[in-house]
Amino acid sequence: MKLFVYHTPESTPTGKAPDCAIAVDVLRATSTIATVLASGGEAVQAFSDLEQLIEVSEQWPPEKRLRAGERGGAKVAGFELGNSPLDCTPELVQGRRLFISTTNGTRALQKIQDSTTVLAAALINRAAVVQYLLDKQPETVWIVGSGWEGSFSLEDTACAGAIAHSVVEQSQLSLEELAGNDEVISAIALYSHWQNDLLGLFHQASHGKRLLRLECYEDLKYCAQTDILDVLPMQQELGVL
Ligand code: 3SL
Repeated sequence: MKLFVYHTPESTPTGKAPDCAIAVDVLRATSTIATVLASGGEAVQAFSDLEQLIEVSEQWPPEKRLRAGERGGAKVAGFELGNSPLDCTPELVQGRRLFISTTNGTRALQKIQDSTTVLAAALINRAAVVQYLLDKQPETVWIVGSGWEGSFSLEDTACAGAIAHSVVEQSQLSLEELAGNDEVISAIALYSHWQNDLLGLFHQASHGKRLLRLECYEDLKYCAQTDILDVLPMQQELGVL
C-alpha cells in the first residue's frame, strides 16, 4: 500500500484515479456524513451544485428525504438542515436520504468520485477507515483534504495524519514504505503534535475560528473526538454514499 496526502481538491492530480480515495472534511461535511449514516440514514447524496441538489431531491418523496446546505458556514435558506452533525439525530434521519451540498467537502468528494473505492473520513470514524485499509490493502490510496476554497486547512491535514499514523502503527509497513509523498510525513507530524488536544488545534485553525464566530462550539467539540463512530461511508453509486 502507498499512501498519498493532498491538502486540497485543487492540489489533487487529475487523470488516473487510484484504487482507493478518501475525502476528508473534518469541519464539517465528512463528520456530518459519518453521523448521518451512523444514525440510520438511508444514504447520503453529495452535490457541489445547489440547483442540481434541488432538482434530484425533488424526485424523492418528501418524507424520505432531507436537504442540507451550507455556504460560508451558514445554512442555505429553505433547506431543512445546515451542516451541523449534531442536528443529525436518529429521530430525524432514520430511513431518510440526506441530499447535501457544502462549500468545500462535497467538492472534494466530487474530485475523487471516479476512484474504484471512495470513502469519507473524519476523526470521529478514523478507526473504521483505517480498518478498511488494513483489511483490503489497496495498492494506492489518496487522502484528499477539502481545505477552504483552495487553501490548506489544518484540521483536514491533521485527520489525514491521524489515518496515516494509525496505518503505520497497525501494519507491518514502515513509514518509508508507506509514504507516497512528503505530505504524508508532514500530516503525521502535525497529528502527532496535536493528538492530545485536537480541539485546541481547531481553535488555531482559520475554519475553526470561522465556526466559533458562528457559535458552533459544540460542533467543534464533537468533531474533535476520535474513533467514536464505527461507520464507513463508501460510495455505492456516483455521488451516493
Ligand atoms: O466547506 C465545507 O464543506 C463545510 O464543511 C464547511 S462548514 O463547516 O459547514 O462551515
